[in-house]
Amino acid sequence: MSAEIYESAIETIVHGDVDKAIEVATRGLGEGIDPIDLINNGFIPGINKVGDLFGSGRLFLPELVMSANAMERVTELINESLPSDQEQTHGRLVIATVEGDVHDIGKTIVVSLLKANGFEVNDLGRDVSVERLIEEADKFDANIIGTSALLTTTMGAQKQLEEELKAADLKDRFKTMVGGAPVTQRWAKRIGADAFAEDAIEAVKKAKALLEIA
Ligand code: B12
Repeated sequence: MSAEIYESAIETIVHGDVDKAIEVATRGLGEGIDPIDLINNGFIPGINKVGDLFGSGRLFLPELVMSANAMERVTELINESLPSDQEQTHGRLVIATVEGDVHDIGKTIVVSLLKANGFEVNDLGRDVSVERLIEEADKFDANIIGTSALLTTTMGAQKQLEEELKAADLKDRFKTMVGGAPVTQRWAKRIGADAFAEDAIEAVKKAKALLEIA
């Protein structure tokens, strides 16, 4: 049953069909599929397929934009259905997509799951400078600064953040967490970030581990 929903989800995103994507998401949730399973097994493979088709020149920018629109709407809908943890005791994060980068679908999923697990999150959005991230982390008294980068050309901002935190003697005050499709554990280690997460579920686990929350 759920396999059929996942297949339809992939198809609606590949076709950039907003209405059908919402219909499938609503049906999946109505049938009791876990919201995270629905996004991880259906819609994310769909947008990844779009990325592959775009990367290999079999799909063009206007189609990519339509698929992204469908993905954004579905993510919003699914995020709203996440059950929330009422205890706000798991620490505070400032998070953003780095400067020059407008990809925010994955970051928004991470934010929703963190909130659902009791974290207080200040989401600064996308295309955010390192200076602003540090400024807002200070104002928000964050424990963790999280950054998302989807372009190989914007990943450098995550390194810049580490360098600026070190230069300002703030590495002890803020932990850092990095993510985004081209980002790896190896990259995190290389630049000196405190944690890397492959997806939103792992992001919650890593954030808890950083703050030593069981
Ligand atoms: C959707 C999309 C877009 C949409 C974005 C809409 C939006 N609101 O986000 C639009 C159409 C705007 C877009 C534009 C562009 N895109 Co684009 N896009 C994609 C696509 C297909 C999917 C990205 C996505 O949403 N994935 C789904 C989410 C759920 O996955 P995710 O982002 O990886 O997030 C997960 C994890 O990484 C992790 N995570 C994410 N963030 C964080 C943060 C933290 C702190 C942690 C711990 C974890 C974490 O958890 C998330 C949930 O599981 C990718 C292909 C791909 N496979 O990545 C290309 C892709 C990233 N885009 C690409 C390109 C080239 C572009 C453009 C330059 C195209 C152009 N010619 O204009 C522009 C760039 C604009 C800019 N300056 O940023 C290339 C990048 C190539 C490269 N080497 O850098 C890709 C790889 C496509 C390709 N194969 O060529 N794009």
